[in-house]
Amino acid sequence: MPEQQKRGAFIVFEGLDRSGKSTQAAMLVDRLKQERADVKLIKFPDRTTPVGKMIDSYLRSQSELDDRAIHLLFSANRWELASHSSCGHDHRCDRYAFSGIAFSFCKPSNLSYEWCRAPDIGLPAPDLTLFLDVGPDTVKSRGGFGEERYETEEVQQKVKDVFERIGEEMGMGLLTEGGWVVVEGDFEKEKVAEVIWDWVKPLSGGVSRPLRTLWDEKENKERNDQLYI
Ligand code: Z5A
Ligand code: MG
Repeated sequence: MPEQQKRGAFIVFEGLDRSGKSTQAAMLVDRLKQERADVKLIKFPDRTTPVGKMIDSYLRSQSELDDRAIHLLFSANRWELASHSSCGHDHRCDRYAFSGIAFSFCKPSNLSYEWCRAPDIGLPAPDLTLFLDVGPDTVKSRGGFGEERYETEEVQQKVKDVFERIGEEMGMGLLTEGGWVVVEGDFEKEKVAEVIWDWVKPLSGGVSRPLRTLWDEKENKERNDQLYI
């Protein structure tokens, strides 16, 4: 792809509750905006849409929903934004499909891993996922923990184990392959931001390769076949 056709990188922040995703995503966007004006920050769940309002009510325990129904709503919340804003371009994203799998897979209703992944197949795939890792004591010491559903130490530990599995599947540490990077989030905000910047900097001038889609093996195979013909 010629230099002028480079697209903005799609970078996702994932991590446990209170690990600093929103803080770091906002700091990164501020830093990038000093260089380019077209950087956008998306957050999932986006609680402002009609679907997002149902999710918000569920997370605050103001309504009950079947585990499958809420899982599909979280995914629908991503699809409604993907189709409006083609979130592969110049976007930084605070939580994404990986949270969808991790939280639903841990529920007692024993949803299968494949079932949890299925509704998000075909969404834009990140060029880089930064997983903020923090210890349980750090989580508890940060404001607001325990106010919503899932905010217990037991759930968070299970979720962390599933995130590890997802990270391995996504290509742990492989920056060039849309990989997954673990960032220690227990340090002060500025120090964490510097580590994140080291990972993001190589992508800050744009990305040449076409945007991929999540877990869409057929599409990825066709693209790879074309590359090697
Ligand atoms: N969920 C799901 O089930 N399925 C899905 O598909 C999706 C989500 C997308 C709500 O998500 C729940 O939805 C979540 C997963 C589930 N449940 N849980 N757990 P959310 O994104 O709306 O909320 P959250 O991520 O759980 O919490 P959070 O408050 O957004 O956490 P955070 O963004 O990682 O942390 P933060 O807001 O940046 O920081 C928290 C506090 O710590 C704040 O006071 C900061 O000032 C402070 N902080 C941040 N960094 C530091 C450092 N380095 N040092 C000291 N203090 C710090
Ligand atoms: Mg947040």
